[in-house]
Amino acid sequence: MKIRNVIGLAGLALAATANAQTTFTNSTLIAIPDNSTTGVTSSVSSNLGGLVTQIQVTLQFGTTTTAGNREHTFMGDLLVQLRYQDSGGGDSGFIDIFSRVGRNSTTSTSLAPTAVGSPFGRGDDMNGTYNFGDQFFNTLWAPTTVAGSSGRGTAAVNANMPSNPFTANAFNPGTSVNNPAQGYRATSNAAGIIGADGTPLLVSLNGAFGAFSATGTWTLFVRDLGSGDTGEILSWSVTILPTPGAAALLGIGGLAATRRRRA
Ligand SMILES: [Ca+2]
Ligand SMILES: [Ca+2]
Ligand SMILES: [Ca+2]
Repeated sequence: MKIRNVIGLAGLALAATANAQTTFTNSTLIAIPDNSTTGVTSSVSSNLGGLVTQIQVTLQFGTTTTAGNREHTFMGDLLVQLRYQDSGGGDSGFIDIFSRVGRNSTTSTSLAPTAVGSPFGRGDDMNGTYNFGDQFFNTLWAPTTVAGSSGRGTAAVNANMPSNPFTANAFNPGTSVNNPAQGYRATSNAAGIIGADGTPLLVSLNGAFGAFSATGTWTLFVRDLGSGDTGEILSWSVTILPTPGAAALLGIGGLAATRRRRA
């Protein structure tokens, strides 16, 4: 009877902490300077026990219905990166979330309109909320459906890149995929040049940020590197699934202490 009670308590402690994801948000408007290598940064702090195992990044761009029409009207201008510095001195460095999408050349302006990519990048608009994480299938380079868009890098296109309805349950712990249509894989195009087939480099956010302490500071670095089109980010967040933290360890400790009392 007593043994059953002890095991039950320990089980409760573990169930209450395992797979508990938390979202950390910065809702200060980010005005992205046009055609600036300096860019702009914004930070949020996380304070969870344990280590990061899964992460989702959510960017809420303005929309055509936001006061001031704050959508970004040319996604190929944008380079968005995230850095994490944890409480133990760990530093991920800057990791690409997306980078000059659709841009396949740093100099050429002579590509045919039907080519994959362009020197300017993709002209579609960032309008609404976009989730990024390893659990998703699509990339901004080739979403499955973009009404009115004819290709990865066609600068003349002016469709809205499909945005993602935010869900509180971003992850489905224990599985690799949850709501795959509600987000995008992070991608890199650091060299400004992609392969002839237009395949972007996938970035694993869980790989980049996993195993760091879940307490630390996240810094978003946004640069708009093409002149003319502009836009703003209304808020952004990181959603973290940590390993079971201090509370779970307390449950195990409680079991050991009870055993000692029984002995
Ligand atoms: Ca546009
Ligand atoms: Ca638009
Ligand atoms: Ca611009």
